[in-house]
Amino acid sequence: MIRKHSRFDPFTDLLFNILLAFTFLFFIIILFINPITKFGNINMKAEYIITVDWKDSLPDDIDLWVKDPNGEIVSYLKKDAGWLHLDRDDQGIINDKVNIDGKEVIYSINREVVTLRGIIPGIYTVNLYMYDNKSNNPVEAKITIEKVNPTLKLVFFDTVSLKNKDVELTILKFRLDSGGKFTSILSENEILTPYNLEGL
Ligand SMILES: [Ca+2]
Ligand SMILES: [Ca+2]
Repeated sequence: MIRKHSRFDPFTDLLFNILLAFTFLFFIIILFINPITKFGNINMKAEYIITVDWKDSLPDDIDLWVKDPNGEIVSYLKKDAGWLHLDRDDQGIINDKVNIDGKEVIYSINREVVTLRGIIPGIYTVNLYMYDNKSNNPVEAKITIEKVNPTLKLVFFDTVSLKNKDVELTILKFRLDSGGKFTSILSENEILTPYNLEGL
């Protein structure tokens, strides 16, 4: 009696080998992906809040720019960069209207906030840029940096005067170690914006 399919089928054999190859590749990929999901030496428990405030009701538009140790820059142009997040672009009085339960309310606050949602050890740069100076007067800006965990703690405070439109100042550089410890570093001015500042 002749048995059907008693010999090996080259097509089935090929499929089996392809399946084996894919299984092997899958395990290799899992091996490479795994260390990334552990976030290396990033401490997810530590967080910082960087805030700039200027006088409420002023029409002037100040922008907060922050660069992380990997060169990622957060600003109104990119509100999420690495572990940095900007809440909103406060443009002075232009965007101070908020809608609460269908009612328009003027929320006359001038503030931009960047949060560090995880710690990448290294040096961070904090800049302020005067995007618009509708008041035509120098604007005092207050910068605070607070450490959130384990309890809220102020680690930096300064007041600077932004004298005219398109001025960009490095307020500070600071270092975070792998445990999230903050050290302020005095530094030279560093431009973070992509604007062409020639002739200013
Ligand atoms: Ca702004
Ligand atoms: Ca505002």
